[in-house]
Amino acid sequence: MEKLIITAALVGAEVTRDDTPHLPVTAEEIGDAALEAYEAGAAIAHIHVRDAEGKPTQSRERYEAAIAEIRQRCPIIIQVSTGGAVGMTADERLQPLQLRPEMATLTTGTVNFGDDVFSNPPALIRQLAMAMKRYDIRPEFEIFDSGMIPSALRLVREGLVTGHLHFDFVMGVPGGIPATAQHLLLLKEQLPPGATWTVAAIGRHQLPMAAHAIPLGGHVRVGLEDNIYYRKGELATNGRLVARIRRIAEELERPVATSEEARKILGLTS
Ligand code: KMH
Ligand code: ZN
Repeated sequence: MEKLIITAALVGAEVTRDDTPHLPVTAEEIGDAALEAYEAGAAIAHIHVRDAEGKPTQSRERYEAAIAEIRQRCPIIIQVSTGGAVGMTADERLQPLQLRPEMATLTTGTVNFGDDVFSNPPALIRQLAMAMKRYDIRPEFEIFDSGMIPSALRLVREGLVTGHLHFDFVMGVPGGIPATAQHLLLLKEQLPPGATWTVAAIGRHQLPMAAHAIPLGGHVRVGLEDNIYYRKGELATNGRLVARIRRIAEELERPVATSEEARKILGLTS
């Protein structure tokens, strides 16, 4: 079984500083959080950025600043969000791709998102995929429900996505696929040979779904974007969430991949 890639979803678009004081918000804080996650065992930093008031933005300048802070500190793989926050326009969502990060997220369908709708119509999905292809950015397909896998594979058939295929199963979003072992198997079995997958489960589901994924050969995403608690009633930090997954993986004889090793697994190195 290949080494375990841990992704740290450091900030997201929904959690606020009122929810947890540990949320990194400024570029410098995102840089510090990435280093903390890297030192704890994360190979990939999935990032969003915030404006001066702490609100979610897809501003190219804000991403540029956060990426610079991360790169000064460590060689972690940087994966930008093209999902942003619900309600953002295509032009807003496309912005961080201009910076040519190694990876970016690509959600291949629309999903209810609590009381909101995370809208991803086919034309927008193709537009994002084409931009990633143009800038040589590896997409990570964000799979919020099972129908998003065939939609992702359609992009492959159309030639809009080429090379290694990597999927992130986002489980337990209210409106999306439930976070259960049965649903995880259903998703995993739909993938083509050679594809890699990771699990990002929301809130209290984060730890048990990660524990299911590790012996099944999947990878794991944790972090404050998806879950702010270390355990019931105890707030987490990104670093502690990553460190716990590393310990569990090592107990299961599944060593953790460095960023360099993850680049090879994901086909990011030429
Ligand atoms: N904030 C969610 C609406 C992504 O990063 O691409 C979308 C999201 C997925 O977080
Ligand atoms: Zn995200």
